[in-house]
Amino acid sequence: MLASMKLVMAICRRVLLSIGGLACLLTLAACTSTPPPPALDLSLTRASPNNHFRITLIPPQGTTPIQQIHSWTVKVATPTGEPATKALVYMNGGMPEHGHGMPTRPAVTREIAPGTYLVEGVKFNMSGWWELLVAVQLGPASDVTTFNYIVPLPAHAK
Ligand SMILES: [Cu+2]
Repeated sequence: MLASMKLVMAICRRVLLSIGGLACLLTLAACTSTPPPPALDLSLTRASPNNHFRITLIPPQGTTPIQQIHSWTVKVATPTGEPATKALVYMNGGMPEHGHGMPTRPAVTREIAPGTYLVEGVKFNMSGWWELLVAVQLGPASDVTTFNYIVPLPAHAK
């Protein structure tokens, strides 16, 4: 169990590295809000790249907070729509335009309903375009799915 979670995290980290996740420490000074590219696919339900899973990301209700630790929900289903229970799920994210990751390391703490996982410890340090990566492993199947998400400006900054 532990070894396979390490594998999933390694996969996730590798994907994050490819978008420059760890460069954040070096480039924070260059990190300013820029408008996201047009025509981003913002779909929060996606088939995983190898079609092992159908994944739905559920942001917090209301406005997504900035600089506050909060939770997300991830629903994992098989391609035919059955809940994927007892899967290893890992979520992380970064800002592709800035080369930095999240300031926290989110973790799935509970499966709150069959195939529905609670991700705690999510924190965005900026508004703008984030890539959220969801790694799922269930038995021999594992996949990392990328989502685009726009963290809105906080109301007082608009
Ligand atoms: Cu940034």
